[in-house]
Amino acid sequence: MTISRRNFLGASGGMALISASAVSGRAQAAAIPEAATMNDAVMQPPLVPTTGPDYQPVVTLNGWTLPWRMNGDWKEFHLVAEPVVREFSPGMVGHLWGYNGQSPGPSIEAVEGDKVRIFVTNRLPEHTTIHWHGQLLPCGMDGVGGLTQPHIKPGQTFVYEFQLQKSGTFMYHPHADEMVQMAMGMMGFFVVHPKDPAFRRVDRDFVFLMAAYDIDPGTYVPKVAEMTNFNMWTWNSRVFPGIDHIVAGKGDKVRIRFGNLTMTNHPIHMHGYDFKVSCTDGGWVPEAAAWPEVTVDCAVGQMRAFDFVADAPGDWAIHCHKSHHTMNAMGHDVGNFIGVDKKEFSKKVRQIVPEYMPMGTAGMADMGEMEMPLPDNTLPMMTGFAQFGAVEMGGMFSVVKVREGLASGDYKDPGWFKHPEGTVAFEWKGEPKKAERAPEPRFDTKKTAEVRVVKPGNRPIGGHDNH
Ligand SMILES: [Cu+2]
Repeated sequence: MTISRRNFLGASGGMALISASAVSGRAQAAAIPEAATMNDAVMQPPLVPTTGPDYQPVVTLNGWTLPWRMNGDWKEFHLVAEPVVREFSPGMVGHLWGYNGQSPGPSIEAVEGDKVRIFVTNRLPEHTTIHWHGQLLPCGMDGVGGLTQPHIKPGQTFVYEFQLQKSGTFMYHPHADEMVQMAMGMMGFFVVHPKDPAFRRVDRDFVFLMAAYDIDPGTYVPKVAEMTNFNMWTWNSRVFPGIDHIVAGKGDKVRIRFGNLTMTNHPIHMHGYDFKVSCTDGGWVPEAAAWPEVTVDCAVGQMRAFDFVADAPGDWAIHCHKSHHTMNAMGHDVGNFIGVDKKEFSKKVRQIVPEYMPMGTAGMADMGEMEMPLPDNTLPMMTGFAQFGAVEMGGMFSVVKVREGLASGDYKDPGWFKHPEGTVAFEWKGEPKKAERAPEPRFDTKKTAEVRVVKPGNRPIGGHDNH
């Protein structure tokens, strides 16, 4: 049965379904808990605990938390590995693999000391397993297909049982045909809250996983053999402008946690603040040792969390600092035409390609505003508008919106920041001063380039080649 979480997370709160399905009799205890399914990429309200220790639940950007039920003293979850359709941003979907209707899968939240029983049903066309990245558990629950357990074949359901040894920031992903299954989007967050509700507590706690995809414009399925040349750099399988904003009230203690399941590192940079790196997938950084940063690198297979007090209102950019990771599918193969006379050049190219459109002769910023015809199912390489114009970003980019007077638990987009008067960069309109300038670079177009061809074995003297 497919349940839209949106329906049961109504005004009455998310716990209605969970208590309704609470186990009473033996027959029910033996049954598999319901597997909730999510139909869209809309951020769901955090799942506030109604039993057990209190904690501040996380908010999954463009995602949700998996409901559970109590069965005796076991907390039971049900994950379903299956093909899904994920919207990357309005205008583009990917045919991915994920869990319970989405990629990434729903976040799992529990408390230090909890006994968790996680049912995993495989609806993929091939076998899978789940590895609980960072958790301390019995070896046979570690989820490495072939090594610690038999693979979960299509149609089978396996059960993982372990007690959560420590609080912190973890994730789950397959350890079976990993190259394919992670390139297809199979991953999810796993947050273990401290038993002591006051320990390292924050007011708002956001999570996202980084995944990279290679999806050609006009197609839907990621190319799973790609190693380096990805064109979709995503947070929770979303790209700017489709990534949720991170909304906080002035004065809130905020935590942002992320993990990296791409094939390269991501230096995550936040504007307007310095922050403290508070948690890794290995555990909490002692408060006295939490180090300050404005950019924290997250290597492949790592998780990082940082904390800050949202004391500076504004619309602050947060993004990966690799500039190619703030771009979408179109345009990664564009040559550098800066300085080229585009009229002459286009005239010549149009003799071969009549619809050729020159781009980027002054830079590439014009592409942020360009409305060019795109193939089906792809996104412009940089896009997204804010109050002052095109943001010229894609991929791993979002906005931390800090506002005065937000109610706790209010994650709605508050709109663009109203800057206090006199605090926005402005155009100088006085007398222009005669500035010394470097002379214009001149290119001698008549001189042909010199190309040197060296036969193998006749390498120029002084090279470092050992052949
Ligand atoms: Cu990056």
